[in-house]
Amino acid sequence: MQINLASDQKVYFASDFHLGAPDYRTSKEREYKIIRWLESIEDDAAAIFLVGDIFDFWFEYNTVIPKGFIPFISKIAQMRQKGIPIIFFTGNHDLWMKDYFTVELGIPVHHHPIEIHINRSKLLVGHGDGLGPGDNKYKLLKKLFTNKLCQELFRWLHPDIGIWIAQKWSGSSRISNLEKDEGSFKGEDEWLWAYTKEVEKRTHFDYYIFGHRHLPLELPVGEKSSYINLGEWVSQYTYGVYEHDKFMLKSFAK
Ligand SMILES: [Mn+2]
Repeated sequence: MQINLASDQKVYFASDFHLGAPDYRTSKEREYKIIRWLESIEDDAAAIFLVGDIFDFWFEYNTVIPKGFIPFISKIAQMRQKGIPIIFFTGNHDLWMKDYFTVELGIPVHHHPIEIHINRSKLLVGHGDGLGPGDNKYKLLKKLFTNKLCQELFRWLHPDIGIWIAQKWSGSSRISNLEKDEGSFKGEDEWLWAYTKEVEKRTHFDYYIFGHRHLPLELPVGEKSSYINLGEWVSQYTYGVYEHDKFMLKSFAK
């Protein structure tokens, strides 16, 4: 994917909105904050990358999608009508996205990191779950969650039951993720940072952009690259901007 930016244009990145969590009211407040952010960037956005865990839970049945999120979905529909490219990635919470957003709104949905070129910079962009050393418990779970037979069996549960189970599960995993030491910066043991250093030995990227860690990070990868973590929108409201051949992390205050 190649994006050629005019001097007054920018590319935006955000991840981990976790829409739907932890409860309806808190999520709605966050949803309208996200909409205010989208409104603030729509005039100069050449593209917007939403890098996974957009929804705290998402599942596409053949004829049904989860209720809610209409204000957010309407906003991105309106931006698509204006011709702004929007690119989705799945995260570990919404990995069951299929082609609903692609068919309805022309939003591609990526399940793995992709290489993008903005002007002369080369970026690797993805959610980041299951990459790098460690995280073995999750890697095993991901095998189960991405298993076709398991997905088919889940699809045959009534959505009221399936989504209830999923919300219980997502709630427990979220709390454990935040309370365990996974939440704090692990220095040299940051597994996504380790992953970027491994990739950089084989292929050069100017920027590695991931979500998943819920920690806004800008770390060097060798002499010429940076690993960026986009943070999250539950309490920090951080996002990435690429402009004038530089990448910056910012925080949305309004
Ligand atoms: Mn997340």
